[in-house]
Amino acid sequence: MLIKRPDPIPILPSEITDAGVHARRRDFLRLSIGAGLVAAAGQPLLPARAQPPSGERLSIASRTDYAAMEKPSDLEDVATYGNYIEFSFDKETAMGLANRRLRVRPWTVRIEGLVRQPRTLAIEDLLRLAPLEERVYRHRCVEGWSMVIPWVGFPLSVLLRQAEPLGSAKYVELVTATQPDTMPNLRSRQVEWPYLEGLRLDEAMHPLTLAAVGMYGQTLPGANGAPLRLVVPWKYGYKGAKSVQVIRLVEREPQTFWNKAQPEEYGFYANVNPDVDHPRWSQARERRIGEFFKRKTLPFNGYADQVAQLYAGMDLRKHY
Ligand SMILES: Nc1nc2c(c(=O)[nH]1)N[C@H]1C(S)=C(S)[C@@H](COP(=O)(O)O)O[C@H]1N2
Ligand SMILES: [Mo]
Repeated sequence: MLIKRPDPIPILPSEITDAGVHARRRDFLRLSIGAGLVAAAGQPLLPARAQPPSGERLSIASRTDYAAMEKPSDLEDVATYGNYIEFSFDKETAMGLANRRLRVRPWTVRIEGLVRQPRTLAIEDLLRLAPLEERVYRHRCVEGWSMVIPWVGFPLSVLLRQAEPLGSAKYVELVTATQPDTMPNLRSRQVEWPYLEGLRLDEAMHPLTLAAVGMYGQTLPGANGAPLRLVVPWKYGYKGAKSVQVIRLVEREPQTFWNKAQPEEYGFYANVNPDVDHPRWSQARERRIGEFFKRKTLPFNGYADQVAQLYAGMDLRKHY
């Protein structure tokens, strides 16, 4: 997704040890499968191509499919292929590091700014705020790949209402975690940290906009933005800020990480739009991870019926 040449990322001795352990575990699992071994629960052992970290099982109150019954992507792919550039500019490296290193306890989320009642919520309380829903959404990165992901969470509006937004609040700014000791790229001065994102208040309050705390029935892996991340299924993936710590209600359109870095490439709105190409990537088609042939990209990622009216009268070529 970048830009200027990234700094080389030092490899720490602990990574080497970790990688060795993983490789041995992988070999062991391959052998087990070869021998037709079956785990105690009667489930065949899955090939451990990478290590999707196992989270805590979440109790889910309802399930809704928003991806036309498409099969969800493999958990392994979702937890090991993606962007988390605080860790690395390379996707697999970033996701591996985030899964192993991101510290997710203790964790608080602060809702502040133009609100009647600023709130600081511990993640444990946040998990109990509302019944957890599973929602299967399409997920489209501006780089041209896509996935289908069963997220677990609740509408972001539930969280925002906790703080009672004032009438003057027009936008929401999301500030994500900075952990200099776990995130090697925070030393890079080529981009400005923290990773920031933002939404217009009506987008943030839209029922499809999710505060996600899990996926595949479990708490989020570090790589996918534990312990709380934003999911806005009609927008490109970069709007989905990972590991959110502060939600700030503001009057003006907030600055966002990618927009600051390369405004001509990454707009504030970032609605999935096959008719408006990114300077480096056509947006007409996409490749579902795990599939070979490309498919057509749908306007608003297939959610036009639910969200197109949010942009009535706007020139979406200009507000890309
Ligand atoms: N904090 C943070 N959030 C982030 C990013 C990031 O680098 N840092 N990358 C974004 C981009 S470009 C994408 S495509 C999605 C990827 O989410 P996933 O790895 O869960 O698929 O996370 C978004 N959120
Ligand atoms: Mo992305």
